[in-house]
Amino acid sequence: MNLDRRKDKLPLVAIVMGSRSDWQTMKAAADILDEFDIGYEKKIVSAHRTPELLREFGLSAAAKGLRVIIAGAGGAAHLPGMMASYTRLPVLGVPVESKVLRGVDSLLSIVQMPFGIPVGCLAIGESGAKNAALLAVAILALEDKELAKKLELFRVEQTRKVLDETL
Ligand code: RP5
Repeated sequence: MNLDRRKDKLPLVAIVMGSRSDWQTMKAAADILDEFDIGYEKKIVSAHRTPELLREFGLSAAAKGLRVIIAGAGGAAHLPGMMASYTRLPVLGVPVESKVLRGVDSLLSIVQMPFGIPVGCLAIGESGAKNAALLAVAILALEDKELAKKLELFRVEQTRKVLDETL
């Protein structure tokens, strides 16, 4: 099913974020998904400004055919945890770098989920957004040999680039 949806470029991943200001960071996740030719939807969903939308989004996510949700937020970053409370899909949280505490607040808000509702927490900022997308690809690749091959090639290429580096 994932395979058919991927080939039809239907969204398998959702990238949600608390604010338009998060897009600068979260775009890095979208770029990686584009590289792997994976369909995704992107949306601003705020836990505190649009709580009803968050609920609707989480409750309908699995039935819509989504397989992974990447959620980025900054500050008191409750979006990933709240999203996870409304869906059984894996939620990958990206702590967006905040102005005052440089994302440490976002990181601690996302990473400290109490037992029962997990959120996979990535690194602060762009690296976290990129890795969230790579992790989403790895999850989808569990049931998709072609995608698994692409991911392996991506890693081989990455290794080659480092080995070719001269100083
Ligand atoms: C959070 O507050 C968002 O995820 C964003 O990182 C942060 C600041 O939002 P804005 O004030 O830029 O809209 O909800």
